[in-house]
Amino acid sequence: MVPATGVTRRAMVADKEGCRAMVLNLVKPCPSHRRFPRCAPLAVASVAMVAAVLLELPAWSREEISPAAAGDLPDTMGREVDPVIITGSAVPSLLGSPLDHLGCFAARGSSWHPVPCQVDERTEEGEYVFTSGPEANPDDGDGVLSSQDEWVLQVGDAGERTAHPPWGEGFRHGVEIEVSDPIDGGRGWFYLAVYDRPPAHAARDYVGYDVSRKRVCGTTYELGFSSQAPIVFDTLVLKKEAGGPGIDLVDRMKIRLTGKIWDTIDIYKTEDDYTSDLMGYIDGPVRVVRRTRNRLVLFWKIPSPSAIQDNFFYGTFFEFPVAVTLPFDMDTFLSACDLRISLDGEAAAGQWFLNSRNRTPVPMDGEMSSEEERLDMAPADWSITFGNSPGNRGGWVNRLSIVSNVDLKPDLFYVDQVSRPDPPETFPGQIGNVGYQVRNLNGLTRGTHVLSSVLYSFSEYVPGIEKRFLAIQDAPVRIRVSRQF
Ligand SMILES: [Ca+2]
Ligand SMILES: [Ca+2]
Ligand SMILES: [Ca+2]
Ligand SMILES: [Ca+2]
Repeated sequence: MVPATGVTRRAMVADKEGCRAMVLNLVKPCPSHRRFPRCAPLAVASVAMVAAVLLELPAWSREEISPAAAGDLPDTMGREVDPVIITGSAVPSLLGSPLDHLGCFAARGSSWHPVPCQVDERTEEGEYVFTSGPEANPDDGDGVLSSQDEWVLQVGDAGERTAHPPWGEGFRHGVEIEVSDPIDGGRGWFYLAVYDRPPAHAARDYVGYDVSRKRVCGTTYELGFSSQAPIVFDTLVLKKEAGGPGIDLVDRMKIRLTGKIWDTIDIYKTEDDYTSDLMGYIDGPVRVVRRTRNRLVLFWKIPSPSAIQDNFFYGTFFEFPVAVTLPFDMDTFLSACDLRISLDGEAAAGQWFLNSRNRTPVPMDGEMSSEEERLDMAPADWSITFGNSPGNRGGWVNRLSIVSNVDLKPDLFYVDQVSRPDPPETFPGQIGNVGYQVRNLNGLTRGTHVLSSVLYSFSEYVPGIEKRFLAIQDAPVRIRVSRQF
């Protein structure tokens, strides 16, 4: 494999948490024509966005390019971490190919190199084929590229366009994929091909899942699921090399449901009342897909119907859905029902908060200031938490998406008061306990309602940084097949 020109390779050693060592390209040059420096981890997409990307795929295109036009145009793709998802049906000449004979490449200067990619098989019903885990279903896959399978790459790995791709030995068929940014017109190209033998693969792996330790390890973060309340996570580290303090800053994620049964009996359900069982997972170089079966013990010891969730973890961001499945309309038994989903901090660690309605950052220091008391709690489009001290400048952009047949509009939940316990929790008191509050759930109908929170990491907060992340969902990267070989 020919290393990418100008790319500094860097071995990431296992951290104190034992995060699996990976070899990553963390440091890359930041040419002045890039709108967003490649060295800064950028945000990416939710499932909704991915669906939008897929819809961007046009019918098969046979556009021919002249050698002059193809002459190694500069890579002007400003985006970095958006997933590029290509379904098998978009590349018909490669259908039926054994998965281990598929290769993904990019060109940069005189370099031609494999890039991280994975093919996640799906059944004809659209369910993922999980290759690992207690309820893995590898036999539901056929081992070849099918029209419903998903070929996944990361947009920042796209390279330049080249008139004559040096496919190499054993090449049979290939396609050129053009990705473009609808905002600034930037473009980049991938080359996908099938060979008569397994081709070279990129060594990089952006994200891994350690089942025994219940940990997901991305390029910029490490996330650990709670042993006591397995539906939530209680460890979230923004790594030092990604602008974070490199220590766990969270107490735990909290799910709190309050209400009354038949207007008389108070109920209070928490994340501890959920069961969550790992069913299967896929751990590729670009993403981890994790499937769980979740139940909320709603009344006495009777569990609600199970809600099966697929979580997606990429190198620098992840999506965390919480599903409430009701066996009946909520107002049959329940009244005055409120649901809160929040993330409580562990220690005053120099984190600040702002959102689309409250643009002036406030410190999450365990004390409610008058500014914090006056926060506008109305539904916001996005929120940010970030570090504001040397060696701790990174943070997260958070956005919520809701899948429900009811129009849910969550308010801001914000309590920064270490003197106010909020059990169950590991660290008594609330330090920047921030999230969403859905009041009066009584209109919820029978079925499953999903509140999905996406967290995108960044390495240094600057005002307006959210724009690049919002664009991932609001102006998704366009993907098309631009040539075939
Ligand atoms: Ca298949
Ligand atoms: Ca992996
Ligand atoms: Ca405060
Ligand atoms: Ca706490």
